[in-house]
Amino acid sequence: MGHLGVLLFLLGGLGALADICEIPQVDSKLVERLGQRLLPWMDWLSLEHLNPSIYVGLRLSSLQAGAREAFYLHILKLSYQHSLLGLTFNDDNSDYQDKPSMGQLALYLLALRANCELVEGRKGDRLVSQLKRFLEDEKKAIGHNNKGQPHTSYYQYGLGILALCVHQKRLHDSVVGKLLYAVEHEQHLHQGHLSVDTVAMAGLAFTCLEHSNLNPNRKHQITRAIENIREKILKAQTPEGYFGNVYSTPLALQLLMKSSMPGVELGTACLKARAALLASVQDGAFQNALMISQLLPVLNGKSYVDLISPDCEAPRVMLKPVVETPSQTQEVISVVLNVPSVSPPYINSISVPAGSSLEDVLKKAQKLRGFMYGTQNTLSGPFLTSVMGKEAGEREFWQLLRAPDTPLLQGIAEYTPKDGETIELRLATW
Ligand code: B12
Repeated sequence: MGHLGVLLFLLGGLGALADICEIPQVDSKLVERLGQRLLPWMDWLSLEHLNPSIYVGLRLSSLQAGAREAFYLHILKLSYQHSLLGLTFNDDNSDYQDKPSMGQLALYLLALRANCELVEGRKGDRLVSQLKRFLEDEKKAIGHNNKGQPHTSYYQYGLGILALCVHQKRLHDSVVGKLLYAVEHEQHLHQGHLSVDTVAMAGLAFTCLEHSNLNPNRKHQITRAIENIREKILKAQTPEGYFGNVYSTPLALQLLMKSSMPGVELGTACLKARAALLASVQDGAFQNALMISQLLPVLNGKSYVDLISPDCEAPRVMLKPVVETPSQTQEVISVVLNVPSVSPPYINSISVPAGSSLEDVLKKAQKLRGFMYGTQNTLSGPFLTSVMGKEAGEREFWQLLRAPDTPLLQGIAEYTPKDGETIELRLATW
């Protein structure tokens, strides 16, 4: 090879390198500060607040919470086994009314795997059977003609497949087939615009199946679906660099990381996403524990697919708790709360201290009378379920918007309205 040949060869190599999605290491102090925000959650041990996603995120991160972390898993096991298998733990504890959903059971199985455990024995088999049953029921709800919708969502459907896959539990081809169909016929996954979170979760499930070769008959379809999902996610990159929005970018990166796409500048796209993500972390956009739990693995170069063979011996830095003193403010702001979808419509200006959350605004409005709302606790925090006595029905939800028409990217507990802003609560379908 002449000089020119060598040069072209080297340039070709560099080009190929740029096509790989890699996330260079980030400032360890920044990562530590994110991890510290999870610690208070690990002291909240009622079933309603237990969150297997936090445990998974921490175990796939570069951080650890020592004995606190081990105790958290212990409590997760006690309460999930109690509520799913009916094993006695504390009979007069009224927290155990609701059984975990399909997605929560899936996250619990991911948490066990994150501790290098494989579900086995009688108890383990029953958990696996429950998750398989959940998926079978969802498959029926979607129907033979694929016209129906799962009772939960395709996000949870993907999560369920992923959880069984990392435990090397085989699912019927037809169960996997429903998710493949939904990805191929995109309109089934969303109404209006693409949900990057949902396709990324499906992609993680398919990547696990591809690695584990659990559904050999569907091998080619699975490989095609992964390629299709990567393309969809890349197309959804915003001018700032996010894949979808700031909060879907962590899952999108979990999927894209370490992958390459011939002829596509994947490396550049991922570096841009990383830069946008880090800027928003610095701006304080990541306050929500669930969101942090999806981001931490990415900052450690890991994804949920690594739970196929987790590295439980990897050194991790011990987190030190910090006491955050809430900043006191004298300034009062006013926020207009508008609910046009009830009769008579509600609209009122509410005064709250600057820095209050939307939830504080709702509380204040309720205290002043004339306004009513209800919430349900979820792994993402309090989810608004009813407004002025009106419950969201099947496939409906109370959407949060900043007037005139911008959907909020955060829930009521995290969003902090600015002075003079109008917040609309709108009954919407999804
Ligand atoms: C499916 C979904 C929805 C569905 C849920 C209905 C259903 N039956 O599944 C619908 C369309 C209703 C929805 C609504 C909203 N969502 Co949503 N949703 C998701 C998604 C894709 C999956 C959630 C899930 O199933 N998790 C797994 C299961 C096991 O966990 P779970 O806690 O049991 O799940 C429940 C909660 O997640 C709850 N939920 C869904 N979204 C949200 C958002 C918030 C803030 C809260 C507190 C709860 C909540 O619904 C789930 C089913 O009951 C996530 C993506 C993600 N990366 O997590 C986004 C996500 C959580 N949603 C998000 C947002 C912003 C919202 C809205 C606030 C949008 C808006 N402007 O109105 C609303 C919530 C408003 C309210 N009433 O409080 C953001 C949250 C970002 C953040 N900073 O925390 C995410 C990450 C999407 C994104 N990338 O922007 N969502």
